[in-house]
Amino acid sequence: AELGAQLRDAIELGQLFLLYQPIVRLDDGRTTATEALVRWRHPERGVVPPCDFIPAAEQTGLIVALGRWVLREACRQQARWLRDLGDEAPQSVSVNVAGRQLTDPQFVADVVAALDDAGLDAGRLTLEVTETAVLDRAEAIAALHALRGLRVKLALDDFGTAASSLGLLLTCPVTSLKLDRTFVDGITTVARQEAVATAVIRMAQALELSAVAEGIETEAQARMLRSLGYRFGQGYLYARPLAPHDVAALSAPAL
Ligand code: G
Ligand code: G
Ligand code: MN
Ligand code: NA
Repeated sequence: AELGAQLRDAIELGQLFLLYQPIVRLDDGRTTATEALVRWRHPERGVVPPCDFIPAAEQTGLIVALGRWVLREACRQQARWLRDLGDEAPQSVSVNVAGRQLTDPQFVADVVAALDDAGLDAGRLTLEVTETAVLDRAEAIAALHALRGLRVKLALDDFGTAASSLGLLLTCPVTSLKLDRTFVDGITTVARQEAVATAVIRMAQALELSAVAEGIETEAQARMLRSLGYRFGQGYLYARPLAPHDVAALSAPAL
Protein backbone atom coordinates (compact mmCIF):
# COMPACT_ATOMS: atom_id res chain seq x y z
CA ALA A 1 0.00 0.00 0.00
CA GLU A 2 1.00 3.61 -0.34
CA LEU A 3 2.78 5.35 2.54
CA GLY A 4 -0.04 7.85 3.00
CA ALA A 5 -2.63 5.10 3.36
CA GLN A 6 -0.43 3.18 5.80
CA LEU A 7 -0.02 6.26 7.96
CA ARG A 8 -3.65 6.03 9.04
CA ASP A 9 -2.90 2.69 10.72
CA ALA A 10 0.52 3.74 11.99
CA ILE A 11 -1.02 5.85 14.76
CA GLU A 12 -3.23 2.96 15.97
CA LEU A 13 -0.40 0.44 15.64
CA GLY A 14 1.90 2.52 17.82
CA GLN A 15 4.47 3.00 15.05
CA LEU A 16 4.95 6.72 15.67
CA PHE A 17 7.42 7.95 18.24
CA LEU A 18 8.91 11.26 19.28
CA LEU A 19 12.48 12.41 19.56
CA TYR A 20 13.28 15.58 21.48
CA GLN A 21 15.92 18.07 20.39
CA PRO A 22 17.31 20.22 23.22
CA ILE A 23 16.96 24.00 23.10
CA VAL A 24 19.95 25.30 25.05
CA ARG A 25 21.13 28.44 26.78
CA LEU A 26 23.96 29.76 24.64
CA ASP A 27 25.98 30.99 27.63
CA ASP A 28 26.48 27.56 29.22
CA GLY A 29 25.02 25.05 26.73
CA ARG A 30 22.50 23.74 29.26
CA THR A 31 19.14 22.43 28.11
CA THR A 32 16.31 24.82 28.87
CA ALA A 33 13.57 23.15 26.80
CA THR A 34 13.12 20.56 24.06
CA GLU A 35 11.35 20.37 20.71
CA ALA A 36 9.38 17.21 19.95
CA LEU A 37 10.00 15.81 16.45
CA VAL A 38 7.91 12.92 15.19
CA ARG A 39 9.29 9.76 13.54
CA TRP A 40 7.56 6.72 12.04
CA ARG A 41 8.99 3.28 12.68
CA HIS A 42 7.79 1.62 9.49
CA PRO A 43 7.81 -2.21 9.52
CA GLU A 44 9.58 -2.46 6.14
CA ARG A 45 11.18 0.92 5.52
CA GLY A 46 12.72 1.47 8.93
CA VAL A 47 12.53 4.91 10.52
CA VAL A 48 10.79 7.37 8.17
CA PRO A 49 11.53 11.10 8.72
CA PRO A 50 8.66 13.60 8.97
CA CYS A 51 9.50 15.29 5.64
CA ASP A 52 8.42 12.00 4.00
CA PHE A 53 4.98 11.85 5.61
CA ILE A 54 3.95 15.20 7.18
CA PRO A 55 3.17 16.87 3.82
CA ALA A 56 0.92 13.91 2.82
CA ALA A 57 -0.74 13.99 6.24
CA GLU A 58 -1.46 17.71 5.76
CA GLN A 59 -3.07 17.07 2.40
CA THR A 60 -5.32 14.25 3.58
CA GLY A 61 -6.20 15.95 6.87
CA LEU A 62 -4.69 13.04 8.81
CA ILE A 63 -2.36 15.62 10.38
CA VAL A 64 -5.21 16.49 12.76
CA ALA A 65 -5.25 13.01 14.32
CA LEU A 66 -1.47 12.67 14.06
CA GLY A 67 -0.96 16.07 15.68
CA ARG A 68 -3.37 15.17 18.47
CA TRP A 69 -1.26 12.10 19.21
CA VAL A 70 1.97 14.15 19.15
CA LEU A 71 0.52 16.72 21.56
CA ARG A 72 -0.62 14.08 24.06
CA GLU A 73 2.64 12.20 23.92
CA ALA A 74 4.82 15.32 24.25
CA CYS A 75 2.76 16.65 27.20
CA ARG A 76 3.02 13.30 28.96
CA GLN A 77 6.78 13.19 28.43
CA GLN A 78 7.24 16.72 29.75
CA ALA A 79 5.19 15.81 32.85
CA ARG A 80 7.35 12.68 33.31
CA TRP A 81 10.58 14.71 33.13
CA LEU A 82 9.25 17.20 35.67
CA ARG A 83 8.31 14.37 38.00
CA ASP A 84 11.56 12.41 37.55
CA LEU A 85 14.14 15.19 37.22
CA GLY A 86 12.65 18.01 39.32
CA ASP A 87 14.65 21.22 39.01
CA GLU A 88 16.94 19.62 36.43
CA ALA A 89 14.09 18.90 34.00
CA PRO A 90 13.72 20.89 30.78
CA GLN A 91 11.38 23.78 31.56
CA SER A 92 9.00 23.22 28.67
CA VAL A 93 8.30 21.19 25.55
CA SER A 94 7.75 22.63 22.07
CA VAL A 95 5.40 20.94 19.62
CA ASN A 96 5.20 21.73 15.89
CA VAL A 97 1.69 22.52 14.70
CA ALA A 98 0.61 22.47 11.04
CA GLY A 99 -1.73 25.07 9.56
CA ARG A 100 -4.40 22.45 9.01
CA GLN A 101 -4.46 21.72 12.76
CA LEU A 102 -4.79 25.38 13.74
CA THR A 103 -7.93 25.82 11.65
CA ASP A 104 -9.52 22.64 13.03
CA PRO A 105 -12.43 23.76 15.26
CA GLN A 106 -11.43 21.21 17.93
CA PHE A 107 -7.80 22.30 18.14
CA VAL A 108 -7.96 24.42 21.30
CA ALA A 109 -10.01 21.72 23.03
CA ASP A 110 -7.46 19.10 21.94
CA VAL A 111 -4.64 21.11 23.50
CA VAL A 112 -6.56 21.51 26.75
CA ALA A 113 -7.31 17.76 26.80
CA ALA A 114 -3.64 16.90 26.21
CA LEU A 115 -2.56 19.16 29.09
CA ASP A 116 -5.26 17.84 31.43
CA ASP A 117 -4.54 14.25 30.54
CA ALA A 118 -0.84 14.75 31.33
CA GLY A 119 -1.46 16.91 34.39
CA LEU A 120 0.80 19.51 32.78
CA ASP A 121 0.65 23.25 33.41
CA ALA A 122 -0.14 25.19 30.20
CA GLY A 123 2.98 27.32 30.73
CA ARG A 124 5.09 24.21 30.12
CA LEU A 125 3.90 23.89 26.51
CA THR A 126 5.10 25.90 23.51
CA LEU A 127 3.36 25.51 20.17
CA GLU A 128 5.55 26.19 17.13
CA VAL A 129 3.67 27.62 14.19
CA THR A 130 5.00 28.81 10.85
CA GLU A 131 4.24 32.09 9.19
CA THR A 132 2.52 30.34 6.27
CA ALA A 133 0.30 28.35 8.65
CA VAL A 134 -1.13 31.51 10.15
CA LEU A 135 -1.10 33.87 7.21
CA ASP A 136 -4.50 35.29 6.28
CA ARG A 137 -6.33 32.74 8.39
CA ALA A 138 -8.69 34.37 10.86
CA GLU A 139 -9.56 31.02 12.53
CA ALA A 140 -5.88 30.25 13.09
CA ILE A 141 -5.24 33.65 14.64
CA ALA A 142 -8.33 33.30 16.85
CA ALA A 143 -7.07 29.88 18.02
CA LEU A 144 -3.69 31.40 18.89
CA HIS A 145 -5.35 34.11 20.98
CA ALA A 146 -7.43 31.49 22.82
CA LEU A 147 -4.31 29.40 23.51
CA ARG A 148 -2.34 32.40 24.69
CA GLY A 149 -5.25 33.18 27.02
CA LEU A 150 -4.66 29.75 28.54
CA ARG A 151 -0.95 30.69 28.99
CA VAL A 152 0.33 28.29 26.33
CA LYS A 153 3.49 29.78 24.76
CA LEU A 154 3.68 30.38 21.01
CA ALA A 155 6.79 30.36 18.84
CA LEU A 156 7.01 31.58 15.26
CA ASP A 157 9.05 28.78 13.61
CA ASP A 158 11.35 29.09 10.58
CA PHE A 159 11.15 32.83 11.15
CA GLY A 160 12.12 34.96 8.19
CA THR A 161 11.52 32.41 5.44
CA ALA A 162 7.90 33.18 4.52
CA ALA A 163 6.27 36.26 3.05
CA SER A 164 4.63 38.27 5.77
CA SER A 165 6.61 37.94 8.99
CA LEU A 166 6.27 41.48 10.22
CA GLY A 167 2.50 41.88 10.00
CA LEU A 168 2.09 38.63 11.90
CA LEU A 169 3.96 40.10 14.83
CA LEU A 170 1.11 42.58 15.19
CA THR A 171 -1.79 40.14 14.80
CA CYS A 172 -0.45 37.00 16.49
CA PRO A 173 0.24 36.82 20.22
CA VAL A 174 3.58 34.99 19.83
CA THR A 175 6.04 34.77 22.72
CA SER A 176 9.17 33.80 20.79
CA LEU A 177 10.81 33.75 17.36
CA LYS A 178 12.90 30.94 15.96
CA LEU A 179 15.50 32.34 13.57
CA ASP A 180 15.51 29.93 10.64
CA ARG A 181 18.69 27.94 10.16
CA THR A 182 19.19 29.33 6.64
CA PHE A 183 20.23 32.58 8.37
CA VAL A 184 22.58 30.75 10.74
CA ASP A 185 24.36 28.62 8.11
CA GLY A 186 26.69 31.30 6.76
CA ILE A 187 26.43 33.75 9.63
CA THR A 188 30.19 33.92 10.18
CA THR A 189 31.06 34.43 6.51
CA VAL A 190 28.11 36.11 4.80
CA ALA A 191 27.63 39.71 5.92
CA ARG A 192 24.00 39.79 4.82
CA GLN A 193 23.16 36.75 6.96
CA GLU A 194 24.74 38.41 9.97
CA ALA A 195 22.74 41.56 9.19
CA VAL A 196 19.46 39.62 9.07
CA ALA A 197 20.25 37.80 12.32
CA THR A 198 21.04 41.15 13.91
CA ALA A 199 17.80 42.72 12.69
CA VAL A 200 15.78 39.78 14.03
CA ILE A 201 17.29 39.88 17.53
CA ARG A 202 16.86 43.67 17.73
CA MET A 203 13.23 43.32 16.72
CA ALA A 204 12.67 40.48 19.21
CA GLN A 205 14.18 42.60 21.98
CA ALA A 206 12.04 45.60 21.06
CA LEU A 207 8.90 43.44 21.10
CA GLU A 208 9.98 41.66 24.31
CA LEU A 209 9.95 38.28 22.60
CA SER A 210 12.53 35.61 23.25
CA ALA A 211 14.56 34.38 20.29
CA VAL A 212 15.98 30.95 19.51
CA ALA A 213 18.60 30.49 16.78
CA GLU A 214 18.10 27.22 14.89
CA GLY A 215 20.55 24.90 13.20
CA ILE A 216 23.73 25.87 15.07
CA GLU A 217 26.44 23.48 13.93
CA THR A 218 29.72 25.18 14.84
CA GLU A 219 31.24 26.93 17.83
CA ALA A 220 31.99 29.95 15.60
CA GLN A 221 28.28 30.32 14.78
CA ALA A 222 27.40 30.07 18.47
CA ARG A 223 29.99 32.70 19.37
CA MET A 224 28.66 35.08 16.72
CA LEU A 225 25.04 34.56 17.79
CA ARG A 226 25.95 35.19 21.44
CA SER A 227 27.74 38.39 20.49
CA LEU A 228 24.64 39.56 18.59
CA GLY A 229 22.56 39.03 21.74
CA TYR A 230 20.97 35.61 21.17
CA ARG A 231 20.50 33.75 24.46
CA PHE A 232 18.96 30.49 23.20
CA GLY A 233 19.86 28.09 20.42
CA GLN A 234 19.34 24.68 18.96
CA GLY A 235 21.41 22.56 16.63
CA TYR A 236 23.72 19.64 16.08
CA LEU A 237 26.56 21.45 17.90
CA TYR A 238 24.61 20.86 21.12
CA ALA A 239 22.46 17.84 20.42
CA ARG A 240 20.58 15.96 17.73
CA PRO A 241 16.99 14.96 18.30
CA LEU A 242 17.22 12.48 21.22
CA ALA A 243 15.21 9.69 22.81
CA PRO A 244 13.62 10.72 26.14
CA HIS A 245 16.14 8.83 28.31
CA ASP A 246 19.02 10.61 26.55
CA VAL A 247 17.45 13.98 27.36
CA ALA A 248 17.17 12.85 30.98
CA ALA A 249 20.85 11.84 30.96
CA LEU A 250 21.81 15.31 29.66
CA SER A 251 19.72 17.00 32.32
CA ALA A 252 20.74 14.94 35.32
CA PRO A 253 23.19 16.69 37.63
CA ALA A 254 26.77 15.48 37.22
CA LEU A 255 27.80 13.17 40.08
O1 G B 1 12.99 16.16 12.46
P1 G B 1 13.16 16.80 11.10
O2 G B 1 14.25 17.82 10.98
O3 G B 1 13.33 15.78 10.01
O4 G B 1 11.77 17.56 10.78
C1 G B 1 11.46 17.99 9.52
C2 G B 1 10.24 18.84 9.53
O5 G B 1 9.13 18.14 10.07
C3 G B 1 10.38 20.13 10.35
O6 G B 1 9.89 21.19 9.58
C4 G B 1 9.52 19.90 11.53
O7 G B 1 8.94 21.10 11.98
C5 G B 1 8.46 18.95 10.99
N1 G B 1 7.89 18.15 12.07
C6 G B 1 8.54 17.31 12.89
N2 G B 1 7.69 16.79 13.81
C7 G B 1 6.47 17.33 13.55
C8 G B 1 5.18 17.19 14.15
O8 G B 1 4.98 16.49 15.15
N3 G B 1 4.15 17.89 13.59
C9 G B 1 4.33 18.70 12.51
N4 G B 1 3.28 19.34 12.03
N5 G B 1 5.54 18.86 11.93
C10 G B 1 6.60 18.19 12.44
O1 G C 1 11.05 23.29 10.78
P1 G C 1 11.68 22.94 12.09
O2 G C 1 12.51 24.06 12.63
O3 G C 1 10.72 22.40 13.10
O4 G C 1 12.73 21.81 11.76
C1 G C 1 13.43 21.14 12.72
C2 G C 1 14.36 20.24 11.97
O5 G C 1 15.67 20.78 11.90
C3 G C 1 14.48 18.88 12.59
O6 G C 1 14.15 17.93 11.62
C4 G C 1 15.93 18.74 12.95
O7 G C 1 16.38 17.42 12.72
C5 G C 1 16.61 19.75 12.03
N1 G C 1 17.83 20.26 12.65
C6 G C 1 18.01 20.51 13.95
N2 G C 1 19.24 20.98 14.21
C7 G C 1 19.87 21.03 13.02
C8 G C 1 21.20 21.43 12.63
O8 G C 1 22.03 21.83 13.43
N3 G C 1 21.48 21.36 11.31
C9 G C 1 20.58 20.93 10.39
N4 G C 1 20.97 20.88 9.13
N5 G C 1 19.32 20.54 10.73
C10 G C 1 18.98 20.59 12.02
MN1 MN D 1 10.17 23.56 14.75
NA1 NA E 1 12.31 25.78 12.33
